[in-house]
Amino acid sequence: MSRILEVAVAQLGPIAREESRAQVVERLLALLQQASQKGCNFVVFPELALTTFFPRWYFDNEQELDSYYEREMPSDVTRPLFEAAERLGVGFYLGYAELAEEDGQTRRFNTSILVDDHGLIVGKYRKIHLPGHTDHEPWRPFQHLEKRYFEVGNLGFGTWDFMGGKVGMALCNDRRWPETYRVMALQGAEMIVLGYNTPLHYPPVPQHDHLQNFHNHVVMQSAAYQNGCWIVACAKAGKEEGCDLIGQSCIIAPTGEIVAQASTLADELIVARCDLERTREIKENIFNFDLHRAPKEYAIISKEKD
Ligand code: ING
Repeated sequence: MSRILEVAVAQLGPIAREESRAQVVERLLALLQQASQKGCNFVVFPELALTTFFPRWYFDNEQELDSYYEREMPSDVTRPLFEAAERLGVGFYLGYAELAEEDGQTRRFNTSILVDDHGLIVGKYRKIHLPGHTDHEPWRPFQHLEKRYFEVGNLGFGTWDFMGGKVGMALCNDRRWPETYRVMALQGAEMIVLGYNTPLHYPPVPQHDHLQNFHNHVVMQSAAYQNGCWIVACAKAGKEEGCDLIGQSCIIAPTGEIVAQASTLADELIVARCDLERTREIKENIFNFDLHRAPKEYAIISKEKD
């Protein structure tokens, strides 16, 4: 018996600062259409997929900063994506900057959503591991101000019944932390999807620049195997406003094998036939959590520092 998700990763090349959302949505629609023509029913887009990666700049003008966030989802400019999903019968994951008014407060999150093949939002995640720094650090060739521009996500790591499987979401830096995947796998996740914007140059430790693609894959391949999950990862790639972002979007099987990988730094679609039943080879054997985990020994992992 198999439960197949025909998955596509819709990697994006650079999004220019002055590129309009309508222009970006055109690119997303083209990739969604291409995925549908290839027989795919689920498309994964990058983190912050509607604009350039704006945390690379320090803004002291709140109005300009706010222009990078979505106040509603869908909005008039993004609704064509949801309509295409319904028309084509294709679900998707989309990352974007969310500006929400909650309890009379303006909240800002690095957010992703799961939209089903009827164009309905079935799940929302707000990024928990925010990398970078809070204050302007002019010594850097570019900023990484996610800690300034977003709050830590307040929705936890969730999983959703989605198109016949149990799907979890993450965003970019989350993928480097093993806890991210284990929390979702303990909730039954069979597939974890995520988008990323990862600069090639990491100013605090430049001697690791040549390892960025290795680090990108090693964390996700290990996690796929250690949790018996499919991991689907989509880059925003290429030289974006002078900053080189890695590509190598990929689809990773529960065995840890990369079964599809992007080979450009542009808009590129990669696809794979993901049998969710294959997660059982791992979950029921080597990483059978009920049989083999020793949670009593792990308490320190979730202990808050004093
Ligand atoms: N980007 C990067 C990421 O975690 C980063 C930040 C880059 C951290 C390189 C460490 C090394 O992939 C986002 N958006 O989280």
